[in-house]
Amino acid sequence: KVNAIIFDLDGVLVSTDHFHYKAWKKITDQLLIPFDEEVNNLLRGVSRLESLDIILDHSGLEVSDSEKKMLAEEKNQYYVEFLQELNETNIDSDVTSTLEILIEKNYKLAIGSSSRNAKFILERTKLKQYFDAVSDGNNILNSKPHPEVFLKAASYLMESPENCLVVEDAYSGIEAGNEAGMITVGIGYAADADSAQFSIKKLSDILEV
Ligand code: B16
Ligand code: MG
Repeated sequence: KVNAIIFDLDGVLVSTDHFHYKAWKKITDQLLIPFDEEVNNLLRGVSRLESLDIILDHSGLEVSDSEKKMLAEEKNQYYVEFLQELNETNIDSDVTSTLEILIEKNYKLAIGSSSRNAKFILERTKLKQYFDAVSDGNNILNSKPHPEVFLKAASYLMESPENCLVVEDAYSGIEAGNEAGMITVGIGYAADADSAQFSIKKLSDILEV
């Protein structure tokens, strides 16, 4: 029985995935290395430093650990600059109406995001009010596909994993949800993921799952 729903943030509730792309693109242009939407899709759900590793792996460029830290920090500065444009008008009405219906139906709702900027995004978009708990990149040691972020969300909600449903746009996130023993629903980029138990086109479709 599903008692709780755990939502990924970037790419599920808000389209910040494009801001991540634009911020990484600034870095890769400076480094004169290739980067495109295809590589960007591999970064969904993956932590900042691991994202940089994936980008560098695709380019063959080798960079010291201290330089990596600086590059990741710089990427975040660009990203946070883009986030300043964000407000509640960037949230689809299908998203807010679905959250409202789920609350009315007494589901517990949580965020399970790899991002360290999750709380800032939730505040800027006025989404914070809908959630009973937020599990994000600041409270985990291992990022998706590790299940930690979702297991923490379930424990904040005091629910056992098998009663939780996860909505994700990342393959890494679907894997994390499966690993956590939760029901997994793919949307957006992960709508085609065979590993997801359900696939939806828009958020309100979970009302039928
Ligand atoms: P930050 P999610 C993830 O968020 C993004 O999908 C991923 O592209 C990003 O690298 C990661 O957060 C870390 O974000 O640099 O803001 O800490 O999809 O798990 O909500
Ligand atoms: Mg995502």
